[in-house]
Amino acid sequence: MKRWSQRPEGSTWGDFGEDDQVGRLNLITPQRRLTAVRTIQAGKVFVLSLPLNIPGPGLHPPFRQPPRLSWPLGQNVSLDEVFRIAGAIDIGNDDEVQLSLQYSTQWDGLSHIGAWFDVEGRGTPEKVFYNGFRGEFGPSGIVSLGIDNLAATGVQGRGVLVNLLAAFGTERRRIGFTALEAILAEQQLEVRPGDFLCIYTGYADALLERGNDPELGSLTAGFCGLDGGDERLLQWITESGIAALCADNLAVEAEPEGHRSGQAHCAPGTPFLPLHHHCLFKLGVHLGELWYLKELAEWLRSHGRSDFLLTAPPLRLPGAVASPVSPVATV
Ligand code: UVW
Repeated sequence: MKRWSQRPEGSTWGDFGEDDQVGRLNLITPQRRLTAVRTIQAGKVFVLSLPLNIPGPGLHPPFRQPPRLSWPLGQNVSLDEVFRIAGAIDIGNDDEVQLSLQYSTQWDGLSHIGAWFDVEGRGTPEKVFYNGFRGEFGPSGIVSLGIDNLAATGVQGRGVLVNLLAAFGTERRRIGFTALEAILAEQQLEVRPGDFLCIYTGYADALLERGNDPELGSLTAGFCGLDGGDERLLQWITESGIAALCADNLAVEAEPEGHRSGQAHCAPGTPFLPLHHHCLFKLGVHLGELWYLKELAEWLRSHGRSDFLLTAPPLRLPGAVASPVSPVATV
C-alpha cells in the first residue's frame, strides 16, 4: 500500500517496495554477504559493544536510564518452589531488566526520527517516517518500522572501518565530505554498496575509561562527528549505497550545540539532526551509535586492513523503536 503521493526529495521511498521497512539493508545480497565472508583471514572476533551500563551518569537526558536489573523470584530460588518438582535438588535464577533501549551500544531504528512532511501534496504537513509510515504506537509498541524488522534480516555483511582517531586525534572536529574523502583515500578504503560503514573516533574508549565518573570534561569538548549540515557529505551517503552507518560516538553526526542540555536552536523548517533526517527518514539507512571499535580499529591498522565480516542483529523485540546490540566483527 502506497502511503504517500509525494516523497521527500532525494529519498528512497518506494524504491524497495511500498511496504518496505528495512531500507538500504535490502542492498545486502547473498553475493555481497559471501564477499564479506571471504574477507576473513585470521578467524579472530572483536565484540563491538560497550558494557550496557556505559556511558554512566551525566550524558543522556533523564529519560535514558542505565539498565536496572531485578530478580522477580528472589535470588537462588529453588526450582521446586516454582515448578513444584518434589525431591528435586535444582536451584535456579531468572531475572528481568528495565532498559532504555538507546542508552548504550545501539541501533537506531527507522521509527526513531521522522519529520513533518506534506506526503499527500495538499499543503498540510503530517508527522511521517521512512516510506511514509505514520509512526503510530499501539498497545504493543510502535506499529510499523519496529526494530524487529531489522533483526529479521540477520544484519550481516561487509563492514569497513574509517579511523578518524588516527587521522585527527581527539580534537573536536566536524567531518564533512572533503575531509572524509581525503581520509578514505589516505587509508585506502573502498566503500561499496551494501557496506556497514563504521566510524572510529575514540569517543567510546574515553567513555569506558571514565566509567561512572559524572565529570564529562574533554568528552563534550573533543572527538570527531560527521557534519550533517554538509550537503555534499549527505549526497555522498546517498551515492555510496552504504547499508548502514555506525559510530563509536553519541549520534554519528556532530551534535548541535546545546542538544543534551535542552538549550539548542534550529532554523524554522529545517531538521535539527540533519544526518538523522537524511539517513533514517529519507534513505532508510540505520544508524549505530556508541559502538566500541577500539580493538578492532587497532588490529585492522596493524594488519593494513579495513574490512571485515560484521554480524550485528538487534533484539527481535516487536514494537521497539531501537535496540541494544552486541555487534561482532570477524577478521
Ligand atoms: C537523539 O538524541 C534524538 O537521538 P540519538 O540518540 O540517535 O542521537
